[in-house]
Amino acid sequence: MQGFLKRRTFIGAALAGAAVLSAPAFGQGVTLRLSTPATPTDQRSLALTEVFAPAIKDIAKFEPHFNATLFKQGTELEAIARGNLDMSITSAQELATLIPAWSIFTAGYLLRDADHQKKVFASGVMDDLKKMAEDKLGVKLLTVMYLGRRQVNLRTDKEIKTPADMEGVKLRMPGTEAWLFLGKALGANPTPMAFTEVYTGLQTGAIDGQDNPLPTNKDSKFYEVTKQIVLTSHLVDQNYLAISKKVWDKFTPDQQKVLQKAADDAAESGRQKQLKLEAELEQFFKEKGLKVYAPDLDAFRKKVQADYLASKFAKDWPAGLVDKINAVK
Ligand code: KDO
Repeated sequence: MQGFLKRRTFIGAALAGAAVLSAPAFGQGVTLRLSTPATPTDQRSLALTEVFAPAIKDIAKFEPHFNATLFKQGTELEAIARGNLDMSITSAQELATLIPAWSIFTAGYLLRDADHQKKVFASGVMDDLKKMAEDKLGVKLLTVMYLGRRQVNLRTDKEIKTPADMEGVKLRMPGTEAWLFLGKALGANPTPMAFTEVYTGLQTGAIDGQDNPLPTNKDSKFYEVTKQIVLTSHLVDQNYLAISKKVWDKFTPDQQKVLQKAADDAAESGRQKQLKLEAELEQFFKEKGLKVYAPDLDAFRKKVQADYLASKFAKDWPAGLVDKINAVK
């Protein structure tokens, strides 16, 4: 009896072991679906299809959906939280709609440049915010993707020197509270609109302008329907490559290393290309007949920073975090 039992136990254990050994690891056959309003030719998208996807091909299939064809702009985080989507390219502005403390990274003239942005993300000063995204939304932020310095791009030709000159300008902003506040801080009359509708909005005159980095203005052909670019550089814009924490946790530690490296490498590749484009494109727009010039940057910086510090958003910012961000060198 004893022997039989022992034998049964042994066989059971052996079978279980075999099942574990022959069961495919989580990664095999897994598809990671990403939704983003970005175009497929945007540098973040190219970095994902050309760098990220091939690097993870042995553990997962990457399936990107561009131009917001799978989920509308701004609904991706909820889709991930509900288990309907695996990945997105999210932003502090989207995170702030669900976790108010995140609004600190929506503030104009806070991050200094692409390098500062990358170092802040890696420095540990954002760890609490990243953890909140994991705990509250089930979203892990893999890496920071540089979108570029946002500039004011108008279909009107009145010269803009200071925020006072922006009075009455219907400036399209993405549709979250934090974005609209930024538009107001710039002195404009902010109008919410999805990214995919901006070209038509400019063409029909539903809006007077929009703000995006120079490479986006070229990629989405906004220069065809606008007359000037005011180099306000009001936001060193950052996006985060986000993945469902539940999905992430199913990968083995080795597979997670592969995913993490692929994400960082893709972000770095996109960042370098975006920086190069930013340096080159002023000339391109001038050749297309647009006026491109710097306004009174001090006037913009002073007003925008003062507006943020006095805003309701600032009350939700973790104590001392602005100083810690400034101190990252
Ligand atoms: C935009 O809607 O203007 C914006 O640039 C905001 C970014 O945070 C990001 O969502 C981006 O659009 C999309 O990825 C499309 O490029």
